[in-house]
Amino acid sequence: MRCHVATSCHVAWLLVLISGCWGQVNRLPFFTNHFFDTYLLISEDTPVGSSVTQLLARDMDNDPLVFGVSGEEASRFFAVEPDTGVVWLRQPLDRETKSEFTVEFSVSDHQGVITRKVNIQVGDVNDNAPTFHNQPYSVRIPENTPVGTPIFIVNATDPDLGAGGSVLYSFQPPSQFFAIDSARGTVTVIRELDYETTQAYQLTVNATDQDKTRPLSTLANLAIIITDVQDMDPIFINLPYSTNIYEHSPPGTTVRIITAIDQDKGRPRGIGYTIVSGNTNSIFALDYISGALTLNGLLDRENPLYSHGFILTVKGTELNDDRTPSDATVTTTFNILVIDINDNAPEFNSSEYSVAITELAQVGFALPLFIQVVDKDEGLNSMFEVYLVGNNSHHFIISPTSVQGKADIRIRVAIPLDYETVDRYDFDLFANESVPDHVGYAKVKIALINENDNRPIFSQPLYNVSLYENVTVGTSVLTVLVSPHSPAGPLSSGADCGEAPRGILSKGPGLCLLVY
Ligand SMILES: *[C@@H]1O[C@H](CO)[C@@H](O)[C@H](O)[C@H]1NC(C)=O
Ligand SMILES: *[C@@H]1O[C@H](CO)[C@@H](O)[C@H](O)[C@H]1NC(C)=O
Ligand SMILES: *[C@@H]1O[C@H](CO)[C@@H](O)[C@H](O)[C@H]1NC(C)=O
Ligand SMILES: *[C@@H]1O[C@H](CO)[C@@H](O)[C@H](O)[C@H]1NC(C)=O
Ligand SMILES: *[C@@H]1O[C@H](CO)[C@@H](O)[C@H](O)[C@H]1NC(C)=O
Ligand SMILES: *[C@@H]1O[C@H](CO)[C@@H](O)[C@H](O)[C@H]1NC(C)=O
Ligand SMILES: CC(=O)N[C@H]1CO[C@H](CO)[C@@H](O)[C@@H]1O
Repeated sequence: MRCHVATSCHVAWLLVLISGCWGQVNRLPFFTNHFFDTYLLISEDTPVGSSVTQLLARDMDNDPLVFGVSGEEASRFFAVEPDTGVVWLRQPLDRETKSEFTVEFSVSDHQGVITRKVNIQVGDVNDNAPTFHNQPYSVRIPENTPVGTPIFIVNATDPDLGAGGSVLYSFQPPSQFFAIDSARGTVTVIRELDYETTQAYQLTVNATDQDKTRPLSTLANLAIIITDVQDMDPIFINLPYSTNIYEHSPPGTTVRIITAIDQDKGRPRGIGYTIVSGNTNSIFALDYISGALTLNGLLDRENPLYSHGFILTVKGTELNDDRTPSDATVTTTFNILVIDINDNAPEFNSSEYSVAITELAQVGFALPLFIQVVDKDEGLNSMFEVYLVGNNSHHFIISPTSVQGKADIRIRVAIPLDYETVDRYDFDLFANESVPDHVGYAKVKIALINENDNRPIFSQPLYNVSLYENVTVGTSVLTVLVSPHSPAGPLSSGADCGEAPRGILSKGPGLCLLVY
């Protein structure tokens, strides 16, 4: 200080001082910037090295001024050019770290120093992208989660102010199965899920701020894992089930193995197999665990119950963990045809056929014999030939001779017959398959009835004779009168007296005699 005020000065001294020092008494400088009264706004994106403001001061004495900044923190951020008062930024500002400073600037005229504090506000720019919290994002939901269920919330924040700090969420690209609430980040199911189709979804969440000019965004992955629930019935595989099996296959023969699988692939359950219907006489057995269908009895195609084959209804049941049946089941039909083997010989429906016909029967006359022959096998296995064998078999003709399965055999007269030449026939009737021992056999007996144009006629229809019991052998009992018109002359010896209760009547011309 160049001018001293002495307390012991005289008035004259004082006057000298006043008059002599009027131009000499120093006055201190002062800042003229308005921001000292309000605040100084510096944008946080101001590049390091640029000037942020210039300190302005006045000194009434027009002394050269020196500007400065005080305080350790302020000195780190700001440098002041001593001569000009230009303030430089020394290191980057970040509103999100420190949004205001109180900085003390100084100005000096070499005789005195004035300091003044300014409030520096750091101005926001949208320089932060949203940040997701609590990553990674992963959620497990059961496949039967209803549509509309919220399953997850993503959370991203953005420290910027205003629109630049307000976050909107979206899926990028959008999902058909999930939606995200743009404001809240809540993820919901919007379509039915199916574990059997898709087991996991990998979604990308875009969190973007709403800055008008330069929005910033961040991506995050969201893994949604679908867990299986038992919601699918089992299915049979390798359908359709149909099999041929030879008749008389040994019991225990495996017909086929059937297989059903649980369509819930997450943790598929075991299957139990049963026959629901069609298993006539329990001829088949189905293994509950393996699904092996085996023959359980004697399979005879010629049994009418079996000849049309079998339509089994088989069922697969998903088993619970404790091996009890669940209510998830599937049924299917299993067609089994029984294939014929040649196990039957032709058979006539009687062992003997006999008939009496008049010797006058015409050639072509069909004898009233009802002969049926059957081979119960099928197709070629049931083909056979029919033969009529015996003395004079050429007197008759049979048809048909070639048979498949079943036929009614007719025997017809082949040549004119004559009682006087052959009065009876004993034939063997064979039905021979090509297999040597497959033969059907029956006897055929044909008797001829003698015919005359003028037959003898008895005088009365009934002869009633009474005899004493002491009658002797040779006693004439009865005289039978026959009309005498026979052209063949006297009555032939063919009259038959029949049998009396206690003896036999012998034949005589027109007589019956008691023989003993
Ligand atoms: C999001 O995360 C921030 C920071 O952890 C937390 O303050 C805010 O409460 C969260 N918001 C929600 C909706 O969880
Ligand atoms: C996020 O979404 C915004 C708004 O749709 C878009 O402008 C931006 O490009 C997306 N971000 C990314 C990384 O794709
Ligand atoms: C044999 O079959 C034929 C034709 O069906 C029938 O008329 C006849 O009575 C049967 N004979 C016997 C002994 O059953
Ligand atoms: C066939 O005729 C011959 C000679 O007449 C006879 O010896 C034979 O016993 C007859 N056979 C039958 C089955 O009647
Ligand atoms: C039919 O079979 C019988 C019995 O085996 C046999 O004796 C006969 O010769 C056979 N007939 C023919 C034409 O093969
Ligand atoms: C035969 O005659 C006796 C005695 O005259 C009589 O009792 C009996 O009924 C007669 N029999 C017939 C079948 O007419
Ligand atoms: C031959 C003979 O002794 N005939 C007698 C049989 O019995 C009757 C009745 O008893 C007699 O009258 C016959 O004389």
